[in-house]
Amino acid sequence: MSNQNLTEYRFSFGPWNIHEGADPFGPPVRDSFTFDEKVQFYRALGFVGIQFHDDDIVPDINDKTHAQLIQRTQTVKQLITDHGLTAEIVAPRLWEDPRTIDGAYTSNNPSERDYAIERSKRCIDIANEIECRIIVLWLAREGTYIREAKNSARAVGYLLDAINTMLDYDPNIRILIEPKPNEPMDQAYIPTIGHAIGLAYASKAPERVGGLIESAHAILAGLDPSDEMGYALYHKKLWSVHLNDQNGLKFDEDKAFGSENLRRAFNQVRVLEENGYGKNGEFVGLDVKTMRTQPREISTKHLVHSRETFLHLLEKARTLERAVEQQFIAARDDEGLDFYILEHLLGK
Ligand code: 3MF
Ligand code: MG
Repeated sequence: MSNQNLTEYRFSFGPWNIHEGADPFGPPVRDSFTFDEKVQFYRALGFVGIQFHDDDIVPDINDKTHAQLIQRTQTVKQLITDHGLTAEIVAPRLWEDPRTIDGAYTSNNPSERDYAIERSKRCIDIANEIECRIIVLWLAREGTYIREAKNSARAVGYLLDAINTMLDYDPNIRILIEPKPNEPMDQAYIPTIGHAIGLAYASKAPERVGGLIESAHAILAGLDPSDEMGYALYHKKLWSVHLNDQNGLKFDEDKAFGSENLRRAFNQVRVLEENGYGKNGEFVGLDVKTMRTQPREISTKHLVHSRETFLHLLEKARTLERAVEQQFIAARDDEGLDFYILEHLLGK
């Protein structure tokens, strides 16, 4: 079946998605792959985009001079180009430094807020050097453990100040906010895509601020990821996704896409496909972790499987009989439509 209008989806993941299996209760269970080894996996696994944190590109970034930072970025740029890969995003890792314990942009301490901004500017320098225009902000510690520790209204102002400063620093970048309702914090200030888009419109360049939706983060907020995506798509602000899955309200599991709830995954693929996601070059990003039990030699299967599941569900979205669907909708026969979808997914 060849049709000019069909989107050719391009897939990405981050180097942290191949990992050693450590969790808060136990140490690593697999030896690491080096960054150079990971880069070699991408194409073979079916991926053309790499998602980066600033220090995935420049390790020990805080100890590096500007010249060293640029030099290291050029080395990585050459490496990924040699492997036919593109940098999709670069994200400042603002949650590991001692200066971000109380939050980065929203810390109560002005010098710690300054550190967060300076670090973000360095992240933008790296992004430029690796020819990527997309900065992702996962606002990990922008929130609280207890309500009284911070001023929630002022925190929104701090976030906007940081975003505006970045927009001024580089007129070519776009900022994608990746909302998450909790973890590591008890409560995050930007828990949903609606919050993120509110910040976008309040910024000085709304056309350059949008969102990245992670399935598990939406589920943790008690929301349906496909509806979150639909909301952002309407606003033309869905510029990346982190597809994965999540079994209910617990720690962020980052399970393989579709592994927990196939129908919920189907609806994410459907809403992306129906709204032209990917036609302007957006990647289908994954943010998935393999299980701790997985032996090292086969610790990349979750990536392959998530991509395959996406493609199977894409086929399901494309072969749904629209006339049948419309008949059920016109008759207000939700029971009939429900069963039609189930049978379609079951291949009946
Ligand atoms: C945490 C996340 C993050 C972000 C990443 C890129 C470490 O739940 O999803 O992964 O995706 O920082 O923005
Ligand atoms: Mg993510």
